[in-house]
Amino acid sequence: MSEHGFGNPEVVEEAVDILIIGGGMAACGCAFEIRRWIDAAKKEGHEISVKLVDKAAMDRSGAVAQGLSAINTYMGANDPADYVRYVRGDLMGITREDLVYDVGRHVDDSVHHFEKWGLPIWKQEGDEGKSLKEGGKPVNSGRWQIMINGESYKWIVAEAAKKALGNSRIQERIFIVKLLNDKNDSSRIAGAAGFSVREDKIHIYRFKACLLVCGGAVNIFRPRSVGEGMGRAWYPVWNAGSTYAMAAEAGAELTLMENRFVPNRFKDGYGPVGAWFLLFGAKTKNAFGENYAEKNYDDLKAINADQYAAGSRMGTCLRNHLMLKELREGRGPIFIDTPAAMAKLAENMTPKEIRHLEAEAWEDFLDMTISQCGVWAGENIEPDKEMSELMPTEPYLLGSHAGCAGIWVSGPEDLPNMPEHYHWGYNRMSTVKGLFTAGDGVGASGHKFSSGSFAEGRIAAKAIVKYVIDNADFTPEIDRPVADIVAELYRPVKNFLEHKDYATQQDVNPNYITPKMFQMRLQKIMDEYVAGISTGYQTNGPMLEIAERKLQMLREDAQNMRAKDLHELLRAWENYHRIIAAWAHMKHIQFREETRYPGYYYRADYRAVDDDSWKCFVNSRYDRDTGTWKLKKVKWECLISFDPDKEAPGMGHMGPEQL
Ligand code: SFD
Ligand code: AMP
Repeated sequence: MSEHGFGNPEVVEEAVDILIIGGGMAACGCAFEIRRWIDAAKKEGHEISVKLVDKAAMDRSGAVAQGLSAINTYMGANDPADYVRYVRGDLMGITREDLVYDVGRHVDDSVHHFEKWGLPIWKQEGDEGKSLKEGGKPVNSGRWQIMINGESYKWIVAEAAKKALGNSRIQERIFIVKLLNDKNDSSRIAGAAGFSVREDKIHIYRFKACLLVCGGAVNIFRPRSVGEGMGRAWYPVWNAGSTYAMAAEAGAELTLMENRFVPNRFKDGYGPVGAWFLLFGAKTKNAFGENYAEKNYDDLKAINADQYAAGSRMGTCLRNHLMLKELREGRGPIFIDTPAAMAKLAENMTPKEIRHLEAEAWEDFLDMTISQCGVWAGENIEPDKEMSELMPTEPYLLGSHAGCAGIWVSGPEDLPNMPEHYHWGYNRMSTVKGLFTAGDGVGASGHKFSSGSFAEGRIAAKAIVKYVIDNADFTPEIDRPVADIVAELYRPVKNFLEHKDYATQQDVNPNYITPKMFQMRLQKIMDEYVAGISTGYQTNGPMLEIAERKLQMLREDAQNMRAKDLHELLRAWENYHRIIAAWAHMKHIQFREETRYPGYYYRADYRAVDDDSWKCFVNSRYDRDTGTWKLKKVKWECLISFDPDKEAPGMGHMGPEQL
């Protein structure tokens, strides 16, 4: 019998050249693509080993776990330069246009692969048997979004990734806690440490390079869900800020961490609105049936945001802004008129087609947000007969959807006129040598969605192999003794085992705090001081100062989290990652003295968009030894010409006249 057990984990050390951390869309893209470059390198005499570790099971891990109903980034006949204009407009002017363009020019090939692997993509009448690659025309919802039957989207993509990489190179149920810098060069990455969530084992990897793709950050703010609904969120609760926290602790520069995504969603079930607006053509109104968007449009001028909302074009946060005014001033709830939209679509339909339409209305959610169907069924709502409420959610940090928080990375090498500060190394490499990212990890480049995140993983795969070949002589040495890492990772277990008998009730104990209670403390701080739902997404300088003091204390208290089993150990470290991600968010909001994203959050002491002083990136670096942040402004460059007729032309249904 092994002497190892809970509290005394076995330590498994191994060396690989490349570690892919995460098993979501970006990781699958990398896993699929990397084989090709490794095989090519082998022909040149380079033997490169690779491994993928995921905290969950790849078939259903990450944001696409439940499936999706649309692929939100597909160029089709569009010019990637117009895609850049769309993303730039939606994200209030400031994006890394090199990175966005790079995704745009590569993304369609990935979507063609998804279809080849079996993902059903809706086709226009007459083109049903034709693949996209053969010229089959998809059913677009918006200009960039195409409809799919995507309940099994992640299964299909993960299967291809597994086949390409080989099961022996994949380890599931391993939660990575820390990246480890190189002993001889702290600006270089050399390893990572994590633990199995199924067995009492700690895993330490030494490597030359890694792709850190653990998704975004959810549940750092108090959610709208309470009681039995707790755990329901729009983005997946298992995206715990690991990408941002581990990168920050390893010394990587972060960018636009002040940005967040507050999606407007079907209330309580968190059903996405895209298909309803763009495909079904639904409109919203306030409680009194008014078209509030038209009514409030002029308000955008007062905060200098109208320049990002010309005509029928409007960024996602500004659509929220118009809605929030209604809620604040007592004219809520906001309704989405699903019956009117369906009746209009049904005007020229046969009864059979109408039944199909009704099925699609349900399937949109059955495929990706099944809880919304639960709410409809539970509350006796038939979408063709009764309107649903919409509600802006709690904030999420992410870099792939309509948000752009993340890591500052080097851009592609082959684009003309690239500013020097956009390019210092390998494509998608952070400011730490050997540390690459993609998907939600890459900052300043939103609107990639599932397809773009996969494509970006592929882009990173090519660059990471090149980096490893160029650094063939480098032997990674981790900067800390293994015993220290083991003690640190299992501290929550030790806290529990040492003190569990102090009190008669295991969850109440002055010597430790449960991860669940700890998470609630974090969420309360963020909610009340850092522009959460309870303040109507508002904050100011003094509130942020209080938040910082409380977050610092919370970080100290993180040492006292307990883990009564491996599941709680996972929860404890997820929460640690959440604090660092939340802290970065708070510091960036504090630094940016303007309201760049009205409708996502407000600096009440600087209420307007201030292009003169703040049309720039904000980048930060965290020093884990001193627990301090350094922030700076970084110049934004316009690489794709501004064209007033084309700027954000995809936003057909966003304008006041349509909403
Ligand atoms: O409807 C560790 N997304 C949508 N994309 C679309 O293309 N169409 C849609 O319809 C979209 N919508 C949508 C979307 C997401 C969700 C949840 C809903 C609806 C309900 C967005 C995409 O899903 C998203 O852009 C990509 O998935 C981002 O990819 P990536 O790879 O950056 O993140 P991931 O897929 O979540 O994967 C993260 C992985 O990391 C693992 N992990 N592993 C080891 N150690 C740790 N510490 C780890 N922490 C995390 C995870 O297990 C996972 O494998 S709609 O709203 O617009
Ligand atoms: P969502 O379902 O809200 O996540 O949105 C999916 C896609 O549709 C994203 O690309 C959104 O930017 C886009 N979208 C959602 N609502 C609207 C709208 N009212 N007008 C234009 N685009 C939208």
